Amino acid sequence: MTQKRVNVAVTGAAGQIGYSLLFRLASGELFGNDTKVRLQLLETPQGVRAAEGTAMELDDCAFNTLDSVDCFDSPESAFEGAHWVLMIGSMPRGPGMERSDLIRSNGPIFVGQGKALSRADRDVRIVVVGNPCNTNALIALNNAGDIPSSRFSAMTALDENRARAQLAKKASVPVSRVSRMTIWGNHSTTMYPDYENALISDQPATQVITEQPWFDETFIPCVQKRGAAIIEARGKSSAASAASACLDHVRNFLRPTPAGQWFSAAVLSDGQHYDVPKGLIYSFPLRSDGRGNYEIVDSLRLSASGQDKLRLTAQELMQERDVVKDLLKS
Ligand code: NAX
Repeated sequence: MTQKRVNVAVTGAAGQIGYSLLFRLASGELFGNDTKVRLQLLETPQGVRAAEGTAMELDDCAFNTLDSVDCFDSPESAFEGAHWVLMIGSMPRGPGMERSDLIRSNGPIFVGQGKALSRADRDVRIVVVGNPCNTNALIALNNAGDIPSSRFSAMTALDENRARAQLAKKASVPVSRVSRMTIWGNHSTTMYPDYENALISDQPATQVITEQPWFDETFIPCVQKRGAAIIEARGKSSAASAASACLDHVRNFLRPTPAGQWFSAAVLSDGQHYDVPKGLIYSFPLRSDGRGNYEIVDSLRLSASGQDKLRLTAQELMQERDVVKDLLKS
């Protein structure tokens, strides 16, 4: 019997990730067949009409689990009573734009949306996908009043999935046999996909794949640059895989993490783990208790080269934070 209800706000709903995500959110796949989903779609004023078209298609799917779908062009209305806010909308990088230009042009979106989170449910969880997602999450968090910082995360689940898929292919095993895959740091080309602590069929990945240079010369650059490779091949950025990872990300927080496992997501560093500076949204290995709390897995060992990579990606995040420092206080 359908009884529970979850309100999910999705920004950038008319974009490509939105189009791949919304039907799966509505279908019961994530929240279960006993939960009705209310979708609250946010778009720019120019994008609302397209979101309304998607809303019509959602109705036409006749999902038993879809409670309702509404479209808005103001975050205050879209976030009203939301239990989950999935921040996907942002402007794409234009021709000739540097990463710092992108950060500056998208930053203000997350100031306004951060403030509008005051309209959400008091137990709201916020997931930032729109790039640069770590720094956008930091901006939203800083502008969100008294919402606890532990409610905010940025998505590195796609990078984790990409890394698991590459290890599985190389080892010729199903992807389900690859576990303990950590993405450290920024969702950018400085991220560190940590093969040192990964397992393949419960064995260290480095014992299953014995060709050591492959990890540094092929695996790491492949994962770091996978987004660009997809744009090059498809002519558009990753969308269905990003939407799928967004579901994985939310699911990882919703359910208790199985014993001995962890997942990757970017959360606020308190300065107490792996020498990552306080105040960055940094991707760590996490465990969830399935009741809204998570902890950083603290016991991983890294080689000197791995530790250098953790520092490098932290430095990039500090530089990004510098670029938006005027947006970090409400
Ligand atoms: P699209 O350009 O297809 O869609 C973005 C949508 O956001 C557009 O419909 C636009 O009108 C809307 N939008 C822009 N500003 C808005 C605002 N202020 N309020 C509400 N909506 C707004 O991009 P798409 O391919 O869907 O990608 C969305 C974002 O995800 C991009 O920033 C992209 O870089 C990022 N990604 C993040 C990934 C991750 O792993 N964290 C991977 C995939 C993706 O690259």
